[in-house]
Amino acid sequence: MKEADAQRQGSSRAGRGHPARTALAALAGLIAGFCALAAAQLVSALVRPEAGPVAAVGEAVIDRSPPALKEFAVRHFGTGDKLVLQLGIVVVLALFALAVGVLALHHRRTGSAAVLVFGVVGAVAAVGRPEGAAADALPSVAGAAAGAGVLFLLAGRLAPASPPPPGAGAAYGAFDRRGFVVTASVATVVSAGAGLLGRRLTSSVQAGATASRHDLVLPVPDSAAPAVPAGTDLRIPGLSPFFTPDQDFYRVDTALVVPRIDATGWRLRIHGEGVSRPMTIGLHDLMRRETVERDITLACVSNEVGGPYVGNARWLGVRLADLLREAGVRPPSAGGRADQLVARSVDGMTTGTPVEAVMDGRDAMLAFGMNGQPLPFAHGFPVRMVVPGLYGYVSACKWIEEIELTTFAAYDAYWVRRSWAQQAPVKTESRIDTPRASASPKPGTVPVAGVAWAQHRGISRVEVRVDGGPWHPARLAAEDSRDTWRQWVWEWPATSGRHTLEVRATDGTGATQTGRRTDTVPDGATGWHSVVVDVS
Ligand SMILES: Nc1nc2c(c(=O)[nH]1)N[C@H]1C(S)=C(S)[C@@H](COP(=O)(O)O)O[C@H]1N2
Ligand SMILES: [Mo]
Repeated sequence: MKEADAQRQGSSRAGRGHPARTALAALAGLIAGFCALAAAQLVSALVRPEAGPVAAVGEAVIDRSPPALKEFAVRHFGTGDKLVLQLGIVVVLALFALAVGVLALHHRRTGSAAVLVFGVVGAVAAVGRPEGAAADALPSVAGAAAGAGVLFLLAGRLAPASPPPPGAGAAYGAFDRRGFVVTASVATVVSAGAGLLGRRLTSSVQAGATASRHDLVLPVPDSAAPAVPAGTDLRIPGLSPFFTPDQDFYRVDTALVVPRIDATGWRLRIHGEGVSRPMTIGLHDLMRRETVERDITLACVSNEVGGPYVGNARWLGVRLADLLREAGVRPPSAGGRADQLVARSVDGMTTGTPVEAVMDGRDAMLAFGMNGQPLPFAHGFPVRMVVPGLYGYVSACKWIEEIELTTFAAYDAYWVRRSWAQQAPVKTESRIDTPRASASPKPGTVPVAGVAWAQHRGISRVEVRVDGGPWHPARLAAEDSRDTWRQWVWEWPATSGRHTLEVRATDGTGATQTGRRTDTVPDGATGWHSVVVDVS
């Protein structure tokens, strides 16, 4: 009786048994993947949050992506490109987990071993980062081990309880259901716990950094920023404000996990060629020096014509030239041997800046304040570089921890190795902020307004034209400094119909922005920004 029952159960189960087992095997793969990520999260909290497999693989992808792909990502996803990348990695992981689960159903050892392969990918990615250390492999290795182990167990529960009796064939499908459910539940709950614990640990590790930022009291500047002249901000609806609020300030970097540095332990090392007095200083040492406050507009070389990657802030810090002189550095024009200043951030990213530019009298800074607050973590806390007139990738190193004096012949910085130019002064640019392309203003007087920038040369003229007609001079807002952008407005007598507005700027040297359209690679886009509007 019992036998017959079992037989019937077995074969009835076998009818739906195979698809059901395959689905459960796929689920086992997903659970194993979840365990792997949770274990990795826990271990990366102990090692370094940036060394987690998703972040590590993502950053390795960023490191290796050709400029065209980076451009595509920046253009289509903007600052959201990081989220898209991480989601992409998670989707790939999930698909892989499903496949590996099904594989493990038939080849238990091979399936589990395949999980280890992904661990190796994560480990290699983490260790291969510019700042990667051997310990960075641990999160991926631990995750892969946990995932492989769980998959091995679950696949075991799905296997037929004993070898099929002769002649049973495909009908034989009974397996340890209860065992599967119990193992899967325990693995899921334990992993969720481990993942949460990992998060807790990470935030408690980072609590020191958060507190150090909270407790930081910025010095009163020895040289305050000159008062902003009246009329610098035209306050026209739709026009970018003169100062970009921190939360609106564009962010461009290679970090998937924003480095959170505890300022109390932060040190900057200055060394290299021609440095007769190498130094290592902490934040308080730095803030005790003569401090300067300056308004400087920062721009990204990846900014398309008319794009958003430009912002203006009030920076507080120390003149880089003062520190370099203290370290015994002379610019090339005074016989110094080093012509390149390589700044290195805690995440291994490097920027290469001409020593001559840093020491030519412009307000090149090591900044710790932004718009009256300590730097936000995303913008480089505790200290970053800012150099008026140069694109960010050759000057604005965030989370800086090392300055090495060298030559351009001897060293290519991060983006230079990825086909961007060694030298990248900001090009003269202008942008129409209002009306927007989608706008349909009424006929009559329409203010056409925007910003123009040519840091360290200044803006002397902005002109607007309609439908390729004559250029009309725009009214310039008051100039704050030649290191900041300048607002402008032109009162357009708009008539009904579809019209194309174009803008061009002339910098302080008298050179007019070129209309020739070029790509952002290798040293910044050129061309006139144009907007098509329907007046009705
Ligand atoms: N450590 C680090 N610093 C960095 C970068 C980076 O990827 N890592 N990106 C640079 C680039 S390309 C630009 S345009 C500016 C952007 O600064 P922001 O994000 O504060 O606007 O930071 C620069 N400094
Ligand atoms: Mo940039």
